[in-house]
Amino acid sequence: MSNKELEHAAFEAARARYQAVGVDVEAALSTLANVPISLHCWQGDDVAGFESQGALTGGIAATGNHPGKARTADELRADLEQAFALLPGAHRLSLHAIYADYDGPRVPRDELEPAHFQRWIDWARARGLGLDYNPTCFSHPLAADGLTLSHPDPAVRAFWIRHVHGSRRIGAAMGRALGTAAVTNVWIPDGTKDTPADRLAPRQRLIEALDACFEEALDPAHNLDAVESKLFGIGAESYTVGSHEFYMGYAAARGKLVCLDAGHFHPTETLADKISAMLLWFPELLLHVSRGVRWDSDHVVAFNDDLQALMLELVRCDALQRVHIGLDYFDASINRVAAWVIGTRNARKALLAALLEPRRLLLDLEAAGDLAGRLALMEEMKLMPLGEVWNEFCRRQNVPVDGAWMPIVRAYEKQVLAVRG
Ligand code: RNT
Ligand code: ZN
Repeated sequence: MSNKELEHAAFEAARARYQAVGVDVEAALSTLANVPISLHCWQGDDVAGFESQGALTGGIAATGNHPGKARTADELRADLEQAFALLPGAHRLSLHAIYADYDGPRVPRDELEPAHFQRWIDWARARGLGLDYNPTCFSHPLAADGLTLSHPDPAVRAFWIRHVHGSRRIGAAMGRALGTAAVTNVWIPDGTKDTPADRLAPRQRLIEALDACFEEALDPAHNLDAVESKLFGIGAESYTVGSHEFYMGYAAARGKLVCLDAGHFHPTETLADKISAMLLWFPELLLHVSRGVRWDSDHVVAFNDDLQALMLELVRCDALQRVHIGLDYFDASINRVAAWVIGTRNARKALLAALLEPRRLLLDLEAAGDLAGRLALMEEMKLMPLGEVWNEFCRRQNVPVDGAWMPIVRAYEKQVLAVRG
């Protein structure tokens, strides 16, 4: 048999195995192709951006010093294009304010406007990509105290309010230009190293500041607002103003999306169980798919139990239209294009595994009280030929199958990344 025939036979055998437990592989593949995953631009340069040479602050850290990181918007776009060429399915790109790309004198962050992202918008349009957006409330002198929107000084708060206000306009401009709403996600690093005497006042200030940020009514067809909570950061170990409870209440009261970042909860807590509960209260959610190792370390997303459980919940809750899937990790110790490709392929692989769950059978077993049968089937699904279906998906999407893309990244490293100063 030729290679092609072997591949085909392997896929057909896999399809029959899934069919035997009542799973329609073709339906799964067509759903899979259309679920957008929003890549985070900041994996490409360790969250540096192009605004200044200043350090990354805000209690987050990209560790490692692998050569070849993108230094300009053109380099970042080239690296992204290489990554996208190796990724099956629909994608978006999530930008941060520090990635503004324009000619002429630098403007302060609170004066950024859509024109400063026109090159990104044109590039995205040419590639059929949707864009998402993030105000950058860190890596800035006015964030040096570890406080931004909750800062006690009204002038500091006002600066960040102007920044978020402008960010929403940029998001809306992206959404309008590209015909798909941008999710503009507000994450602030605000917190304290040591135990505060007053946990309440900063939170009260944050409510007021957020209300000011969101004052302008924007068409949800162009821009959707999300707020992202956190547990702690480096140098902010004792108190985080924007905790999960804070933002859950805020978002419910004000009609905002909650962003759930997989690294922003206690290490034994996972996002999976939160999905069904949150979906009962919120029409839409944003995810930051990430992998914390012992802390919010933002490791490259791995195909692990947490990721699979999360994607299963999105499918089981029939929530693929309601949950915006974004990635958020930054590993500076390995080839950054590979980091994008590994994490994004894993996220979509986990989604495929979820779409291939024998849902009907499991529900019937559960309803009949056959809990041993339910466990047996769940466990046996783990050795099903998922990889054959994944590779078929890659072939149909005209991207390399597993095993075939890394050589392309190695060649790109040699020809492009290694040549960078
Ligand atoms: C930080 C948050 C936030 C950032 C990005 C760069 O803990 O997860 O989403 O990672 O905005
Ligand atoms: Zn995040």
